[in-house]
Amino acid sequence: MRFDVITLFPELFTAVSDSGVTGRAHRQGIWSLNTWNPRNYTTDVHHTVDDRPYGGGPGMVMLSQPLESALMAARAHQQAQGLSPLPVILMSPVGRRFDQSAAQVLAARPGAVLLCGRYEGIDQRFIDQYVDEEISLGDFVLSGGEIPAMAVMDAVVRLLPSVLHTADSAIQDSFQPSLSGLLDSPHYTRPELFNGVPVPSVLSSGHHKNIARFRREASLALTARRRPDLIAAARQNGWLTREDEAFLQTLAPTQ
Ligand code: 9WO
Repeated sequence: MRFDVITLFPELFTAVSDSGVTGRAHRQGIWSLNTWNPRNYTTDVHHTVDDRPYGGGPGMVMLSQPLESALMAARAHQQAQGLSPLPVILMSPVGRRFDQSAAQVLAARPGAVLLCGRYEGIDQRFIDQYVDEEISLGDFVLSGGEIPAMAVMDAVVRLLPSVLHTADSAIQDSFQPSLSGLLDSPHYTRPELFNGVPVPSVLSSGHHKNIARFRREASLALTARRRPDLIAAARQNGWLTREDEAFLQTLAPTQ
């Protein structure tokens, strides 16, 4: 998998390329990152990447030309590596909402160009001519698209084959409740007593069937309280057993 990122702040991306699970996968060559800084594709002495908005108003707008030249450099590099042009995805609160199934779709592709805006935004003519998709992480405004781009890369890279698949997480993955199903159950580790609070005793019982039932019920209870919409969806999809439904009946009604 290949990510080309068009950004005025390429140094931020070491957070995903150098650290943790995504860093290890990057060093293993499972995915690659190339950053393209529009400032390196300017033609004036001041290396200008922004200008005042037509029609007036506050702030500055990213110029089309440095973005276009940066994109052409990324495409030339893709072509030199024998790849077809990758789709251009803009990080924008106006985009389609990103979720786990969108991450799975991206993980099945050869890669993407992630375009990160700054200032008040990007000249709309560049967006109209070059952007294939817009992705939003939610209804909030940031100072740039870089943090959403890193979040998208993290969500996608950890789904790639042979990333995250340590001894038991590969096995766990097939039935681990994720956001496409139910919320995950709580986790506990040592010590057995923390500030006088013990670990639920069933988890140290060694009784695997009881442990599985305890975790399932913890998932169902948490999801019913915090995300009743996910319970409705799970029911719709036939993911709830009669045992699950009987347990849900025992919970206090939500107010
Ligand atoms: C910001 C914006 C606000 C209201 C309506 C439309 C908008 N478009 C943009 C936009 O593209 N902004 C650029 C990227 C430049 C300013 C910082 N940017 C940004 C991206 N802020 N917030 C995001 C973002 C991206 C994905 N998910 C959530 C927020």
